[in-house]
Amino acid sequence: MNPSALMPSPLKRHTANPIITPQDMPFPCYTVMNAGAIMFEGKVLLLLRVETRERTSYFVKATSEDGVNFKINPVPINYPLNEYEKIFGAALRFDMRITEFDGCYYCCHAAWMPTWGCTLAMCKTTDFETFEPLQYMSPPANRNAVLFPEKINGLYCRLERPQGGRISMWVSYSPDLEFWGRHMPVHDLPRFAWGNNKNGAGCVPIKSDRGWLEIYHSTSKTCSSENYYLGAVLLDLENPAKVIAAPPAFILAAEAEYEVAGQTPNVVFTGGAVQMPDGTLNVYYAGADTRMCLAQTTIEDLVEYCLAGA
Ligand code: M1P
Repeated sequence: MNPSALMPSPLKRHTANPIITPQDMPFPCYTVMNAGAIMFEGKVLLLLRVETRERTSYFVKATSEDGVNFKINPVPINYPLNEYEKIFGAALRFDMRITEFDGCYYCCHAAWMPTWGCTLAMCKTTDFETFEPLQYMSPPANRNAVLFPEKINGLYCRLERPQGGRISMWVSYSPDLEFWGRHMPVHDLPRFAWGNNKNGAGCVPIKSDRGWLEIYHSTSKTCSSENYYLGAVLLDLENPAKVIAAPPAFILAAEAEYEVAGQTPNVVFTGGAVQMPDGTLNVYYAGADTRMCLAQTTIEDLVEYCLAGA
């Protein structure tokens, strides 16, 4: 048995969970989930995915000084159409991940088009008030784009999840955030029993001296549902397609009532983690595709957990 399987998970649920529910929203909505998260002007900022009862998704900004209690904007962000959408109509946009480069915040998300399916989209902002849409980053079918917070060997780098074959994370590079290449699967990430169906990037990778720490989701199918889990993996700093350590035990499963019951039962899904001033790593995740939750750890504990069985 791998030693990490005998260790308690370093990721602990916050007692205030769920921290944002549909009832907390300033307008009627059906779900609030899968937020991107970042520290901005000394506050935790979330871009929430909010579904109205017409089942359309919007992004809504929420900010917090303590990372637990959030002030939620009364209206969705103003995110203009990109070049594709001006011609073919608005896509369903969801699941933001936010990465900063030199004071500019790049927000990657999925864009689902009725004709083509899902692809990778991005916008940028400096103030989270005005958002500039950029071109799609990929043809379909692709999702779960997460931009690394530093260039790697002089190139921008992202994790993504193309839908062909084994559904798993890939790495791509770009000189300018527009043209992408050098595609490579994260090929030696094992398929664990809890993740034998698909996996995808979750949080923006966190740089540690032992590798890029990535919190990702993996799924396995039961006869009645597809269960989502969170796992942790360390990726090589110079070549993130290479796995340094991948503990075979998940760090979070849908077990609490707010994770088990809701729009999509048995789902825990993250799009953002924020390091707080006291060193705590706040991992924001959604329970059952319905409400926002918080789990906490530290980067050191998570890295140690990853390396325990390596
Ligand atoms: O219902 C769970 C999740 O299903 C999809 O996840 P993935 O990106 O792994 O395919 C997405 O629709 C996600 O939004 C949702 O939370």
